[in-house]
Amino acid sequence: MYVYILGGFLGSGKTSLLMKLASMYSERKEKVAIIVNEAGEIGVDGATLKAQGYDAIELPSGCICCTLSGSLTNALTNIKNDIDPDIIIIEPTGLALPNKVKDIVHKSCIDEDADIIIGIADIQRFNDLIKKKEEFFTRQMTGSDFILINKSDLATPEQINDATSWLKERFPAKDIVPVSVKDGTNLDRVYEMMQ
Ligand SMILES: Nc1nc2c(ncn2[C@@H]2O[C@H](COP(=O)(O)OP(=O)(O)OP(=O)(O)O)[C@@H](O)[C@H]2O)c(=O)[nH]1
Ligand SMILES: [Mg+2]
Repeated sequence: MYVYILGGFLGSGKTSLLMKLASMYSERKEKVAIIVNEAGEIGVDGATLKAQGYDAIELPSGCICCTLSGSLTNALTNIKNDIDPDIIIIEPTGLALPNKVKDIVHKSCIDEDADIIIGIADIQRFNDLIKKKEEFFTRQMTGSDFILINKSDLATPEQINDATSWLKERFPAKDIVPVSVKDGTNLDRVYEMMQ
């Protein structure tokens, strides 16, 4: 069982990516379970996901990396026992630290084969975010296995280069990939990195 954790600030594209990943894995006949923390900008909640045929659990509002860690542990244990999926995708809120979510996954003893944190940065709000919340953003990206610069369809090549350089300087060991979850640019690379 693989666990994917989507880390990224509010509105960066976590739910959009989650939907793409879930449908990609379902097409490959993998059993996918989804944990969402709360309905965000795109109002995808547990009920919507279930209506689309996914096994989904929506945790009550609050942050799964702090006050709701117990309910995340319970959700993981129940998913393991009741569904036993090939893949669990977790979307915490945009204010969560994915590292902490990963720690909770480990402590839940669900015997995962691997867990991968996907960091997502929104190119449209990149400069604003690093200006106002550099420390938080850096902490959020620190635990990620690779970083996607999302919404490349809205950016100039120069903006993407600048953001890539900024991230490369701080995270030299990580792959940094510009993507557009919306139009599908580079998502095949993301799928490759996830296997
Ligand atoms: N142009 C463009 N818009 C995108 C892209 N990815 C996501 N969006 C839009 O960005 C907005 C936020 O996307 P979400 O997927 O809801 O982001 P999120 O990280 O789940 O947001 P929260 O759960 O509210 O933190 C939505 O209006 C999406 O349609 C992209 O690649 N390009
Ligand atoms: Mg969301």
